[in-house]
Amino acid sequence: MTTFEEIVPALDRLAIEVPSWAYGNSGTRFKVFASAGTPRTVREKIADAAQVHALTGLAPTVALHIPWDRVDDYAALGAFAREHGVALGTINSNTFQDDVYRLGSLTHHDPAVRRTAIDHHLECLEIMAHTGSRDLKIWLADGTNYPGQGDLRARQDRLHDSLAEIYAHLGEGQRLVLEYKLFEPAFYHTDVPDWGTAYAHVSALGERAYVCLDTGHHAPGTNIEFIVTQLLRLGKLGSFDLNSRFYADDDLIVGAADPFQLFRILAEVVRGGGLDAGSPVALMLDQCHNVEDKIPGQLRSVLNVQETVAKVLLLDRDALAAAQAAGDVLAANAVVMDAFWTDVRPALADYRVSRGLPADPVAAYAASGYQARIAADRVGGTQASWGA
Ligand code: PSV
Ligand code: MN
Repeated sequence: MTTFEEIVPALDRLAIEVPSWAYGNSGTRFKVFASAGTPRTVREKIADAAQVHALTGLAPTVALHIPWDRVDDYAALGAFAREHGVALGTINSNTFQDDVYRLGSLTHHDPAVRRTAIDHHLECLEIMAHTGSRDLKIWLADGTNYPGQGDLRARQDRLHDSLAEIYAHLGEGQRLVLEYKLFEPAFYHTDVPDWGTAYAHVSALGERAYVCLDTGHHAPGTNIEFIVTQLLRLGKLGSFDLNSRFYADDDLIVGAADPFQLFRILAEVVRGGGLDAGSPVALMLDQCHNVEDKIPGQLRSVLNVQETVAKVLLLDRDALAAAQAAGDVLAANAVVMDAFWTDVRPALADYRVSRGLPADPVAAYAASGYQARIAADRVGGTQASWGA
């Protein structure tokens, strides 16, 4: 049996990167709703993200999306983040909103469009040199809607060439992380649809290229924890975009749709050393809050990850191994379920208090008056929205 005391060092190491875009307005293809207090600037997004870290101690870095978070002076932005107790993290490229990318970006048949897309990534690498970011995360909307629209094989070859040029420009300590997604916005084929394709490309690039697994990017019913195991085994799991989903890429609060799936995924992360000190695996959120307040939405997400990690760390691995070795199917399953059903909430509340944090960060946020303050202060200007 593992005690809560024994898992504290691992809990202390837990760090979850939050996305700048979670604090802006977002929506569906039907509507983007505005909400009072939404940031108008990158600095306001960072100030909101800093609240999440201040109340939980779990979210020390903020991911940026370029061009949404483009500023003139990234070193100054980094200093602003530090003053607020956080640091800038992953830089996400964006080749999915300019007209020129209608038929693709890094895979495009026109070399001029590919040049534009590659140059955008080189700009991201330059930004990373100023922000001190380690990871360039690439998700491509590239794909086709109709059979015959594109040459599938040629697009793969062009993708490799484009990625290789970007990879060659990585600076010291920088990594390239390639994110896959089954479908959307393309409906017939997607150029990086699955972990195998992402793995093939990053393997061809070299040891500083990894796969990013977004939990919302698979077909319903996919065994995501198996993919986690396989990528860890291959040494190519670089990061997670965590969110939850009922149907497609819903980007809902982590653990909201299927807490047991989150447990199974994190159990494989821990089993594969993904939370060990020095592990290459970065935990990030990729979420949008359309109908709920954004800061509490992010708080709930990082707390759900912490709660689930605690349950996983309490899993009795010796008992599990013994049951597996004995071929005792039901006993093995019972060990896993015991860990999943363990109520770690009281112990985590005490743990937070021992770290000078509120026992209940969501309640502390509600009592802090921050939401009312930003609603009153942030009047005028243009609210940041997904896509701007
Ligand atoms: C694409 O659906 C994605 O998961 C990528 O990570 C993008 O960068 C992000 O969502 C944009 O919200
Ligand atoms: Mn994502």
